[in-house]
Amino acid sequence: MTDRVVVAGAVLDRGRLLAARRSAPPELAGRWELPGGKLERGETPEQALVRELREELGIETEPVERIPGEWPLKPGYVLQVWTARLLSGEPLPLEDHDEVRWLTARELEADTVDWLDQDRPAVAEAARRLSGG
Ligand code: 9L3
Ligand code: MG
Repeated sequence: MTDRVVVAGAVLDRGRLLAARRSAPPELAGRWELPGGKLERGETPEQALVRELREELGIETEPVERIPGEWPLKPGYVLQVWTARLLSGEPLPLEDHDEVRWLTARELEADTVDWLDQDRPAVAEAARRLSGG
């Protein structure tokens, strides 16, 4: 059995990374993530990412490149992460989140928000890219 893919976006804009605070399910509520969700049948990861970011936050984005690696989630699911460019819109917590924030490289370094454990390696890599490393 191959694992189902959950795709998340490291959305970068003007030197900042987008973070979203989950409102559900209860065991994840209050933790911050790179927003995204499960692939639907027939979708590529890039298509799923664009759709999820539109549905959850009301923004239009363009996937740029995959952050190497794959991180296990609940049994049967793995997380893949793409960097993405913000094309238009102001992110709003429309679905599954209750707050969004744009974090600077400095804020990321200071560990300003409580990221989901599985997101931390990709957040660290996105932070390195933000600070030009
Ligand atoms: N998940 C973990 N990190 C992320 C995302 C977008 C999702 N950056 C986990 C949380 C859920 C599962 O993947 O257990 C499915 O995500 P969603 O469809 O509820 O967003
Ligand atoms: Mg989601």
